[in-house]
Amino acid sequence: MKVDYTNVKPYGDTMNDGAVQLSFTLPVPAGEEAKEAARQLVKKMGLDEPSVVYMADLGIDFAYFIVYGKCTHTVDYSAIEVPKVVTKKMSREEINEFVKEKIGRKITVVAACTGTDAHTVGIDAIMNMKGYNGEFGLERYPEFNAYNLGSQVLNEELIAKAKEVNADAILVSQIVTQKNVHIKNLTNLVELLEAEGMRDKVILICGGPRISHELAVELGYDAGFGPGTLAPDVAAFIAMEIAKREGKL
Ligand code: B12
Repeated sequence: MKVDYTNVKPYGDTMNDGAVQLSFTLPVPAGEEAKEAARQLVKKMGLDEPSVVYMADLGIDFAYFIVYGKCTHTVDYSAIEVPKVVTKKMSREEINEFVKEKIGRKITVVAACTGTDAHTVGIDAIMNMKGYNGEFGLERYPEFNAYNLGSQVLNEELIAKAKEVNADAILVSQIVTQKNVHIKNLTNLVELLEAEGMRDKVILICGGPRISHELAVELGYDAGFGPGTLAPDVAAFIAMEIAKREGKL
């Protein structure tokens, strides 16, 4: 069946039935009145035919619900454009082969979680030998020299290390976004790199749960990676970008 991408709505059993499942808790005792409250609430959310299919008594006058309903709205999927990192999908082996063949030298990457941010799990997922979610990190890529400086690294320290090892790419992780601290920190790094005359000489990448490619580009980065990123996504981007910049594609 051909889907009308200009009018897309949720799918349950049949095309365009609009079926949606919600789950939430209400601060009321479980019972018939609670179920009716849940139904009314879902109706007010704009869903037709609300039906409470599950209720659990959470104790101390709280009740949990699973409610089905029918969404009446649609979106124009065909008009959606999301800025994103566009690169070829490659496996770890393919990336290393590509670097050997096309670039002809090892790629050096320096990474850190910067500023006051102490969340290392994200950058470790990309860099560490043991990797994340079934994918080894860049430390396990034979064609990459990977330096992970850890957490709470000053932008100045990161730049000094990048200079020392003549880095091709700098990877920055920012997890804490309270008071837009990530924006200030990421912007400061770009300014420092520009002042050092280094900005155009490195591939600058940031990542974190609230980083989008769009935001990264806006802040002066070459790419931004969000939740679910795996090492080969980043490695492929870096390798392709170097090949492009060096006219080797
Ligand atoms: C573990 C954790 C901690 C640990 C960190 C331990 C460590 N060594 O990392 C500890 C206990 C130390 C901690 C402390 C704090 N935390 Co904390 N923490 C978390 C928690 C539970 C998980 C984060 C995590 O490990 N995610 C798993 C990784 C794999 O996911 P990820 O970081 O998104 O990384 C992926 C992508 O984003 C991307 N990525 C990330 N970085 C990069 C970089 C590059 C270059 C690339 C390409 C990709 C990339 O790739 C990764 C893999 O796919 C989150 C809540 C949550 N459930 O997310 C809160 C959370 C991040 N913490 C939070 C807070 C507020 C704090 C504290 C301020 C709490 C406090 N009041 O003290 C302190 C701050 C400490 C500091 N100075 O930074 C808030 C941040 C809110 C905000 N928006 O700013 C969160 C969201 C919790 C919350 N809901 O309030 N925390």
